[in-house]
Amino acid sequence: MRLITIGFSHYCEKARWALDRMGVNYTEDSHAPLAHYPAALRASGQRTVPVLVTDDGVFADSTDILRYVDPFLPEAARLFPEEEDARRDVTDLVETCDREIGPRVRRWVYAWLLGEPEIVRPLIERSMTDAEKRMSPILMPLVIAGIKRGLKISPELRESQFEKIKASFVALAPRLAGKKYLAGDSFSAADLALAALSAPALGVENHPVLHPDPDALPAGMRAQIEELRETRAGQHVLTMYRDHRKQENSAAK
Ligand SMILES: N[C@@H](CCC(=O)N[C@@H](CS)C(=O)NCC(=O)O)C(=O)O
Repeated sequence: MRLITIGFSHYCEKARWALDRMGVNYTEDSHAPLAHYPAALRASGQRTVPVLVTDDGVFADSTDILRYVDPFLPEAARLFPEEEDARRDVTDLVETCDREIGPRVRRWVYAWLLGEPEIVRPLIERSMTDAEKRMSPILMPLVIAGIKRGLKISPELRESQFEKIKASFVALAPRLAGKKYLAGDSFSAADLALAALSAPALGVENHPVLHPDPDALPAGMRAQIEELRETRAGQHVLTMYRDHRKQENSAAK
């Protein structure tokens, strides 16, 4: 199997986590943003990653990849419950994370880091193929400008997206009151999606790609991360990474 990614992308981490849980060997074909288009388009006809290429077909959405992986997991490790209402609940939670938390975290991270070349350049460079690395002096400024324009990144987003991430976390908190998992009594796709998509805003341990040096981050960003880590949902994400992010087979660099 081949997982086409932007290595540091949090939607790609969502798919990678599921594959690692499956314990299967796969290769990761990681690219810089924008430079991922040819591989993604060729495999799926779409511009977004992750894309999973398998003998059974091509899956071009992170949740579709989770659904594909699920039947291969031992029953006790399945990500989606069998029972219809429980399954719908998990699916709704995953969709909420995809729709709200994913885009908010992405714009928040870029708002803080696009102006920090000594942090953002190595992050992007580690996701590049060797050929892309050789073209980095030309590619890097295009990638950074492309992200900034494409996602309309501005400094105001540091605060506004932070407030929105917090609002998403507050909305999830009641589900976690006195509970170990977001839905039901075991780890599900909802916990995985929340954790993978929030990870860049929490400085999680045990992430296969993101290992930021907290001291190198802008002080304001660090303060916001600290605040998010204190929330119930933030605590949950840290716990899910600590207890459930096995990565023996991780193809991540
Ligand atoms: N619904 C998709 C969203 C994935 C997504 O937003 N991927 C981003 C990287 S984080 C991407 O490929 N963006 C490139 C583009 O939109 O052109 C999924 O869950 O797989």
